[in-house]
Amino acid sequence: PLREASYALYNPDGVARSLTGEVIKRFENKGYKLVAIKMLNAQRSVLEKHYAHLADLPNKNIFPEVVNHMTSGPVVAMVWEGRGVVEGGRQILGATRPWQAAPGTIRADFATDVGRNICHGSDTVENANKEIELWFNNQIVEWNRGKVEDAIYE
Ligand code: DAT
Ligand code: MG
Repeated sequence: PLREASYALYNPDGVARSLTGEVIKRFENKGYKLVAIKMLNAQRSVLEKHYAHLADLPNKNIFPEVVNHMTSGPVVAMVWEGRGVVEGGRQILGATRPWQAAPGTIRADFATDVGRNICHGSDTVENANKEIELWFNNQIVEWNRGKVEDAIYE
């Protein structure tokens, strides 16, 4: 559906490297609509929920390492809306491991290490909805781009 939403979390490594605008620009260029954004020092308890799936990995170090890294500096949390934005957002980000990411994706163009891969993007609509609740308490901004919608959607 047109109103599909995805959650993006821009990591401390990306913030430190002043790549915030670059990430936002790529989502904007695609035609996605920004409906929520904030910079914050993420709470450990929120990150532990957000990254709970990493606790099941065979390598038990990854989960605490990721949570530690994500508390090492501020993050930028965003919600983007648009047709197919969950899958399309993942395409803009590229593969989790930057060395496997296709050229032209954010992770291929700006990162080398999996633990410094710039930005998170929701992997399913179901997880996107959970993440929007977790990070924004479902407070997204309703706004209308007017005729721009007709230039993006047929
Ligand atoms: P993605 O961010 O592509 O959805 P994920 O949800 O499996 O990937 O993992 C979340 C983040 O955790 C990932 O972006 C980077 C970090 N991570 C995952 N696997 C890792 C590993 N083997 N070593 C270090 N960091 C890892
Ligand atoms: Mg993920």
